Amino acid sequence: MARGKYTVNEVEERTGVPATTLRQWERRYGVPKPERSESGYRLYSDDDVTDIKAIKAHVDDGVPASRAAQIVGRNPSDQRGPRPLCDLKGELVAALVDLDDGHADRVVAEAHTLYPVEDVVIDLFQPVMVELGTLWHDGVVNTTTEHFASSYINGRLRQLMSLSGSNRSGHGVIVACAPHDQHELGALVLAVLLRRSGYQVYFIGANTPVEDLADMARTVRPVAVMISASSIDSVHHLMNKRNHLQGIAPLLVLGGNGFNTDPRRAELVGGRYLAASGADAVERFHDLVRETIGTEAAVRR
Ligand code: B12
Repeated sequence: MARGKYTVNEVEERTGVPATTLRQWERRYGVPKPERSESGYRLYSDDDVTDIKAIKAHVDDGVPASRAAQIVGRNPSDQRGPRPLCDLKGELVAALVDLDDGHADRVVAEAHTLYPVEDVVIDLFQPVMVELGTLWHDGVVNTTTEHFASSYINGRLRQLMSLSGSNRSGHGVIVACAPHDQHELGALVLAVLLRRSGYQVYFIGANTPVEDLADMARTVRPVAVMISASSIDSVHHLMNKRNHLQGIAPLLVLGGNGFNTDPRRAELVGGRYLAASGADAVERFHDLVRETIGTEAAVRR
């Protein structure tokens, strides 16, 4: 019988431990061990909540989280478990820097065997891209290596989009990047998470002119237009075109690094900011859609 009954937000409220930390503990130490709902969301049991409170009490007393998790007794360090995603991340970065896509495929296959899709996307693909992008920004790897890696991760994410299937009866959401913004992967991660939650996602991708986006929204009538801006420049491009964004859809949601660094910018553009991480943003988005549309129909949770 399923024991999981609390969502991550409810557990955050009950224990005072932020959702991001809960996911980190699970990933790194194997505690807590939430079940997954049909659509992949974490559901925590009463035992999980007790464990989390116990770990928190130790951490508040100055015990490192890794040690606290051991004390709670579920993750003896001398026991060999599946390789954590942070280990797989290092190996995937190395494979991509070596331009060895066969090796990369094997690492990704291992990750998919061991972990749910959401974890692979958020805790493997996302940090791998940040690391490779940073190596490029710092001049450590050249543009061909960065393009090879971006294109590899892009392909994997698009594959997950197709495998998740299109839900023609789900609420429509357009996901695009701000004008002149080539940082496509954050938007693509968001699109995968939304599609796996049952939305009808139209992924447009990099460098999207706002006027064209408004035209498209008039045709497909989505519940939301979601725009990713990875830099301040991208936020400014949106600000300059904000009159085209007014009333574009019942919800205009803005995110990405350009807003994460100062969420108040979203209001200046006329949209809503939800969260810095795609996973948290999608969780909040469900509530927003429900408040706006007043029904849960067609949003699988
Ligand atoms: C990879 C990368 C690149 C790659 C992009 C590859 C690609 N095809 O996407 C390349 C090498 C091409 C690149 C180019 C440039 N980059 Co760059 N890049 C990065 C890097 C390292 C990682 C971005 C990434 O892919 N993250 C992984 C994704 C999955 O995460 P994410 O984008 O944060 O998205 C998540 C959340 O933010 C959220 N989210 C994202 N969008 C949205 C939207 C909505 C609606 C919601 C709800 C949520 C949401 O959900 C996502 C999933 O969790 C960042 C630094 C960083 N640490 O973020 C710099 C960074 C974004 N780049 C930067 C810059 C300056 C550039 C260049 C201008 C550099 C140059 N001199 O040419 C060019 C710009 C090109 C252009 N016109 O856009 C700056 C921006 C600075 C600023 N604040 O203005 C950053 C922050 C680096 C830095 N610290 O200086 N870059």
